[in-house]
Amino acid sequence: MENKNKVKKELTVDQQISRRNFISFGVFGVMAFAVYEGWQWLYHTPKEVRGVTAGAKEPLRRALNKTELAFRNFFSNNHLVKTYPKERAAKNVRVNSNIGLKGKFIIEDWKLNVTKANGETMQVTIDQIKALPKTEIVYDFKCVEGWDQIQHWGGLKMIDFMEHFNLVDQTKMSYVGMMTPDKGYQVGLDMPSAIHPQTILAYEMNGQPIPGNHGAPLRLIIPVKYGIKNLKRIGSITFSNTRPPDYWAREGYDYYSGL
Ligand SMILES: Nc1nc2c(c(=O)[nH]1)N[C@H]1C(S)=C(S)[C@@H](COP(=O)(O)O)O[C@H]1N2
Ligand SMILES: [Mo]
Repeated sequence: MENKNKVKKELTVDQQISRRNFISFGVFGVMAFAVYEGWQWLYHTPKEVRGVTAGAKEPLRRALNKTELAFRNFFSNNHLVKTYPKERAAKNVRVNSNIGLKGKFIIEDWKLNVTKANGETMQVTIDQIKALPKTEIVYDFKCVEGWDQIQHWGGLKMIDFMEHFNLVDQTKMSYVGMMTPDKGYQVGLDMPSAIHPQTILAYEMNGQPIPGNHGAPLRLIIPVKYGIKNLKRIGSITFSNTRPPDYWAREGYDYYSGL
């Protein structure tokens, strides 16, 4: 140590400057090399082919999966979305889009088609759903297009639905898929969000049956997700370990679309 300091002191001012330049240049070189190598690594890794990450390079996809992990931890903490008193709910509820709702639809003939992972199917009527305990929620509904509104919805909790219809073993699956009866709009949901205590199969809006343009007779209300996941007019529910089709994820939106 002593020796080294001595040597340094003996360098002239000019020598010290050129030495510093030399060091900076070396650091720059190492950094440039690291950037080039990093780019090569990114460039040569395979593409992920499925869902929202289509086209994303493998390391970037891994970053997405980290947010997914954070998301899961967040749910294990039993986090609840903020709720409001009923008086705060909008009277004129915004209508956004109607993909999958355009064709002819006879509400009286509607039944919910439920398919387990093993292929077993079951049909559930709206009266069976309405006969079970109702849960109401008033919260800030958020659309990715930039608007939000405090809304009041009522229906059957998804987890209560699963318990009542002997679907508890299906909660071990990774995903829930939902589609409109015409299959024109689909959402894929990670199981923790699907069975979150505030996720409901809604049949009421502001205490009245849901109007057609808001998804009668049954729609999904999933407060932990953006509007795009809140499928209107549910026709079918499926369970799987692979990602179910999702309309907006296919268009490049985040598959999780969590808040
Ligand atoms: N079937 C169906 N469900 C849908 C949509 C849709 O186009 N079709 N749009 C989604 C989007 S982007 C939002 S923001 C909400 C809007 O619900 P609202 O029309 O009741 O406001 O529904 C979601 N569910
Ligand atoms: Mo939306």
